[in-house]
Amino acid sequence: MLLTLASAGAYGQVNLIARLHPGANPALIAYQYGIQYKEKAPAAPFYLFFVRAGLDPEAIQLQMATNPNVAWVEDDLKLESPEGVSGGKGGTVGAINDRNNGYALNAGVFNQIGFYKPFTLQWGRPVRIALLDTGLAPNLTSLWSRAVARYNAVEPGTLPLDVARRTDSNLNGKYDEGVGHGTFVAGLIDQISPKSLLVIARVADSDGVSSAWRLIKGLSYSVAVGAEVANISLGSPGNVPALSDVIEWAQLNGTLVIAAAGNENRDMVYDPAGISKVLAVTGVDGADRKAVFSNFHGKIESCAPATGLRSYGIGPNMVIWSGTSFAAPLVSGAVIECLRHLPAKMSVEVLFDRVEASGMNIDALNPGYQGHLGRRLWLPDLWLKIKG
Ligand SMILES: [Ca+2]
Ligand SMILES: [Ca+2]
Repeated sequence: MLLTLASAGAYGQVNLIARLHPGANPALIAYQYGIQYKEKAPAAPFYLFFVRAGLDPEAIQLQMATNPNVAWVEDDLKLESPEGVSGGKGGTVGAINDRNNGYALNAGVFNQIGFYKPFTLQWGRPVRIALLDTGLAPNLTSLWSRAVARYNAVEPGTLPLDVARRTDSNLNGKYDEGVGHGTFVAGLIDQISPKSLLVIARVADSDGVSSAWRLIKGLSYSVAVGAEVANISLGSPGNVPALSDVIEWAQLNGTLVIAAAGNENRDMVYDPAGISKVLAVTGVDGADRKAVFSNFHGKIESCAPATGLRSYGIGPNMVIWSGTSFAAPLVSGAVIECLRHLPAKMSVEVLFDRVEASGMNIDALNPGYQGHLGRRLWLPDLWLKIKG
């Protein structure tokens, strides 16, 4: 897969992201450096600035970093959903989009992770999980009825609909290759945690293309509306420095971020999954061996099935799709389902450690990858660890 790490080069602009200290005036700061203040993330101290052509963004960045009102300033970088680029969708399954069809078709996967449906039927708190992805298909009315908060960082002011837009924003000759990604992720959450409330944040377009700024806006919104878990099945193979402080801020404000490690079968982790405070998830097959496409690395905390998963499509029928992106929502869904059964919210720092400590050690089945896959999701143990 090919990813551009130039400063948001795909948009023909140079964007800078900054965290400003309380009381700072972004318009005044922009004026001082001859740049333009564009917008602020929802209810968060992060700001986007636009450096017009002809100015040297690196020089401006260095000057801004010395401003006492600026905590940090970094480039806006591009991120993508890995399946859109390197994968490609599998076939449609001859079953309509329905949770019970999901249980039947994913029986092997759910057995593998120790999921049992009666757990999801018990009483619980109204927990919120944020899905930062391509949005949700308009026809999934039962999921929309649980979508208590909706945000669109791609087409601001409109519903976060996961529909084809006839675009090729990453100029790879394929149109809308990311469409359905967010819907598929939402469908997995619907199966594993059918009563949790959804925060649908569209941060990637229908080609699966996102950016650090879109992600920051989506995550800030998710924190503001009280999401306890945020699932990010997107990434960049390079470092995205703007995200690390944002993730820390999200954690301090009550949101655990869980992200996919990437699909390149390499000893590396995509950002944001590579950021230490993000719970990084990679993929295994039905026999608990590393999925052929999934990345591996010592920074990975958890793994879950990533091959041949069934979930909802943007049409009437379920689809089958493989990818590390889809292992992450199994972990996210399992975590939010366990949190639903707790009487109150818990510290994200404590939660992170408990999730990381849970699950099965599958190193013996994975020679050559010891300590590089994290522990494999096992719901009964996750519940024991989370309830403490
Ligand atoms: Ca494309
Ligand atoms: Ca981590």
